Amino acid sequence: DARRPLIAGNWKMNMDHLQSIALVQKLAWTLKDAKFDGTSVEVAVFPPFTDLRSVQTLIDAERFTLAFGAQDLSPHDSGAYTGDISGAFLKALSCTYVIVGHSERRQLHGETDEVVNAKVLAAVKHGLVPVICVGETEAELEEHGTSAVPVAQTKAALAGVPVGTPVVVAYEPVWAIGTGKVATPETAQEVGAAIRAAVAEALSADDAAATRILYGGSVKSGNIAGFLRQPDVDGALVGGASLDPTEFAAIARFP
Ligand code: G2H
Repeated sequence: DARRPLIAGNWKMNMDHLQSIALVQKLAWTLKDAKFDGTSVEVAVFPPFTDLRSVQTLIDAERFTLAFGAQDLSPHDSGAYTGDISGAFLKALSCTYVIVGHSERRQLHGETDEVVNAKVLAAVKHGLVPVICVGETEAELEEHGTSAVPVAQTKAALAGVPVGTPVVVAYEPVWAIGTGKVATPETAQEVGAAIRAAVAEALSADDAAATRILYGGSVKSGNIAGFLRQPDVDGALVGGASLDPTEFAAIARFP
């Protein structure tokens, strides 16, 4: 099932919580105890760059059915880009996914739609599945309405991406990130359907049918069910609540 739900944990740069290795260990054992095997739902974690290697080693050694990826990548392949990490490095560490264009990157690092598009193309070139984040600020919501900004960002991000390329799009209304304000499942569905139509336009109808569209922004075990019931919401990108392995496993509905 191309649209098997994806529950993705974006750990961001949270140093005040468990170390990544302990976090992934506890998550993996919690899921294993609940007989999680990855068939009904896929679970992925996004540690900081510096912990990707240890997370990879642990997942391999224990044969955990967990996917993982990075929170960002360079648009460049190689060269004099001090501090940057290319998709080739991430692929060498067996990352499946990479988050691109998170609103914190757009806002705090000035990432434009052009930069996001370059990063998406770099991810695809290196065989990574980009988790493309789109979403409007409160001011944009008031000015343009519900779907306009996420749709425009989706089309811009997918420019030049070949038909048949697997991508994930995460709708994260900026006003709902880490604020405790949550979009309603109905809003997530409305925007999810609009994003799917944008994927059909940018890639193809088959790609749109196969693309997983996530909701993100203050997702918790107590509100996930309403989102997953929507036909155009295929999972969640979870920030704060992914730092508690028991809570995160519960969002994936294990147990
Ligand atoms: C949005 C989300 C995960 P949170 O940034 O990307 O974070 O669940 O803490 O709102």
